[in-house]
Amino acid sequence: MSEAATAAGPMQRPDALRIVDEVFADDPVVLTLGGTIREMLAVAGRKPNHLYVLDAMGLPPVIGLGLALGIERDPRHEALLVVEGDGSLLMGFSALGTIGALKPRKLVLLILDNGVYLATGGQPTAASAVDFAAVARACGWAAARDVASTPGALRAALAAARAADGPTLLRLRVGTATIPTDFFLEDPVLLAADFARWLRG
Ligand SMILES: Cc1ncc(C[n+]2csc(CCOP(=O)(O)OP(=O)(O)O)c2C)c(N)n1
Ligand SMILES: [Mg+2]
Repeated sequence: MSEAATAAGPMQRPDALRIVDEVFADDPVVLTLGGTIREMLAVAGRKPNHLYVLDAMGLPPVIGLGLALGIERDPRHEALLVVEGDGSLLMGFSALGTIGALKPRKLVLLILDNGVYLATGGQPTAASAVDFAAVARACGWAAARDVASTPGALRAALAAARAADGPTLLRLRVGTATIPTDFFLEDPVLLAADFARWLRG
């Protein structure tokens, strides 16, 4: 999709996920539940560096926190990205304080904010009332900001966050258009074991 084509509205999530896979192609990536996982599988295929967090709403940021602390002194991994939804972030909101206190410098949190619980029918979340970047800054994160919803701005923001010391929060507004996807019903225990094996190298 061209930059001009997106001027009429926010990026759609599948386009954002393509850019995530481009910038964090070989880095550990934790993916939030629901459509985000299925759309990433559709645009990037199955990847060993992707941890698929099936159904554990509210937990991707704290899973990422633990992993980022675990790789803090591992030179093979420069950064770790968590891709989170607005509804799931709001459910696990206490993670922002814990991450601000522990300051995992390799952690980047990208919020794909579509304003709704899309997976369960599109009910509005409280995201429109909450300045996530301001909350993260108040909690002591190294950096936190809203990213303009264009491919170029997202690519630049992810690349800069990947190279900088975090924790870094990026909020991207996305639309609610979806693409056809397959079901993904694998055992979360086995998915975690596969990812852990890849992370250890
Ligand atoms: C504790 C818990 N409650 C409810 C659900 C059902 N559920 C799965 S995805 C989802 C919506 C998540 O919202 P958001 O993070 O904004 O992602 P989106 O659906 O917009 O992609 C819900 C309610 C769940 N998995 N776990
Ligand atoms: Mg949402």
